[in-house]
Amino acid sequence: MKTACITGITGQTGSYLAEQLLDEGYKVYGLVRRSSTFNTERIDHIYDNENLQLIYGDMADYSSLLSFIGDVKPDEFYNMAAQSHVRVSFDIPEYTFDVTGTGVLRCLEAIRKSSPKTKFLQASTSELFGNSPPPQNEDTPFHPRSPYAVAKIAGYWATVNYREAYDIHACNSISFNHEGERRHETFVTRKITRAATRIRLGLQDKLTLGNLEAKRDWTHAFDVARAMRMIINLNEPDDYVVGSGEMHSVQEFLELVFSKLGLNWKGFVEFDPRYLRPSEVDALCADPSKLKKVTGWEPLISFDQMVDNMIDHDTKLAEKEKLLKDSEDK
Ligand code: NAP
Ligand code: G4F
Repeated sequence: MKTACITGITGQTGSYLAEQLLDEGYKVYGLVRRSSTFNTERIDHIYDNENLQLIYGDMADYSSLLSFIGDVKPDEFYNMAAQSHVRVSFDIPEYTFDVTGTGVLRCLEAIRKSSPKTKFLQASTSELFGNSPPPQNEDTPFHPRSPYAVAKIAGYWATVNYREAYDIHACNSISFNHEGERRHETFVTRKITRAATRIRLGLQDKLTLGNLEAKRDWTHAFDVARAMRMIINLNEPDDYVVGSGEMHSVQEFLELVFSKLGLNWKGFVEFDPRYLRPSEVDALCADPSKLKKVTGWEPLISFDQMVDNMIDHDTKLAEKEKLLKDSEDK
């Protein structure tokens, strides 16, 4: 039986990876950090799977990573854990660098010391490109625009360095934005689908946003997890851009979601400068030709289908909330 370790298994992409690897017959070990509230909601549906084992650890704690990797000696290791919010990284830059940057080095060093045959995949990001204009591919220069992106650059190069210096099978998935029903509500797509579906049922009356002009390449996280599994299993470790190649602005996303719900966004959206970043990334759009050529990867879920899935999911949540509210009001 093949084995895989996932850090960040309780996060959006980690949860899809876990599901897909279990479906493929892997034994999956997930690193979970201690929290005073439940943080396993995204993996509740696979919690009882006999091939899933959760282990406490933290990206800031080398000894826990060394035990995690040394005890399991997995065939594959997916490093999904990070302080992943770009805006928040301006508020907690040092913490972000430790968990999102140095944490990668800790994982790689633990692999080198205790399980050098383990294949490693780092969740790198299109934020590395920053303000290099689109389309971006593996040859596009990096120009990070946030403490998060600076930390991710360190993680990217640590991965390349451990491949070159120690012959570790280490690769980067340079993923563009990925979204879906499991996206946290502080990221703009989910913030919009949650708000619009609640507004339609009278549970909320306005939505406060920042920069509507930013453009992103939004793919479903399910498809990005598929790409990561393909990348780690190639014979030669290498770095690949992962994204759909389709770009939309935040305003286009907003218009689409509200219009699908029969609403005009202009009546509900307010601007709040608190959501602006000290330095913004204006436009990201993947050129995934290298990945497509080598693996044949294509997204299975289109942008429009992803938006529909998110709206359907959040409509159900809003309907439940409305039912509860109406019964309490009676
Ligand atoms: P996410 O939903 O924010 O999940 C992050 C995961 O990291 C969660 O499981 C979180 O645990 C865990 N984590 C955070 N700090 C930790 C620590 N100190 N120790 C151990 N675990 C810790 O992120 P995602 O959207 O799934 O993204 C997965 C990875 O891909 C991240 O590294 C992200 O930076 C990167 N990435 C994401 C995108 C995207 O658009 N989604 C694009 C490019 C790259 P809790 O559940 O306890 O918070
Ligand atoms: O949804 P976002 O917060 O995602 P962002 O900054 O692109 O970062 C995400 O994608 C990266 C890959 O490129 C990942 F590496 C990273 O971990 C994360 O998953 O913001 C998208 C855009 C930004 O330009 C932001 O300024 O939406 C704009 N925006 C406008 N109003 C907002 C809001 N973003 C958020 N979060 N909240 C708003 O109210």
